[in-house]
Amino acid sequence: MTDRMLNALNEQINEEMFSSYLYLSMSAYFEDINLNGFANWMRVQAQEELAHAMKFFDFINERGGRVHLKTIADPKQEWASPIEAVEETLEHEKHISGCINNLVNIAIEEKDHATNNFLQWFISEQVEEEASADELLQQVKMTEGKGAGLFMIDKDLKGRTFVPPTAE
Ligand code: OFO
Repeated sequence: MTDRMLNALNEQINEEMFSSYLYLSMSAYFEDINLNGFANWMRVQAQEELAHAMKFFDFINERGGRVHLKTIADPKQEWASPIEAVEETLEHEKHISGCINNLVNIAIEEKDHATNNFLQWFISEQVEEEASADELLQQVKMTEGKGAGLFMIDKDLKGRTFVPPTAE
């Protein structure tokens, strides 16, 4: 693997770790405002992001590269409303999709077919990640972020469980 590819993959570990931190922080926010289903959804999201980071970690090792872990930035702690937090989730996933697309561009430029092949899983995953965040956003917007509708969504979100990527 070229140094350029290796550095970019190491950066992505940090992006995924930060994503996990961000969603865990959102989980704490939702716990605080007693929306336990939303808190559960975000907690599962955080676990998924950690699993994404580990996929990059394992791939770098498998290819004989050296993993370099970097400082994880402070995540935001407060949101003005459930709608705002879910909006930020969707925006963040769009940002991650951009990162993955950029990694694919680098893999193509470096003629690194193995990395390009590895990244295709993330291309599909990002389509799902954006779709599920968007679906949740539309649902929350329908309730205007309050009332019985919001509590019904919250009840529904309690059922989300973490499925490790390898078992999918
Ligand atoms: Fe949310 O997909 Fe990784 O970051």
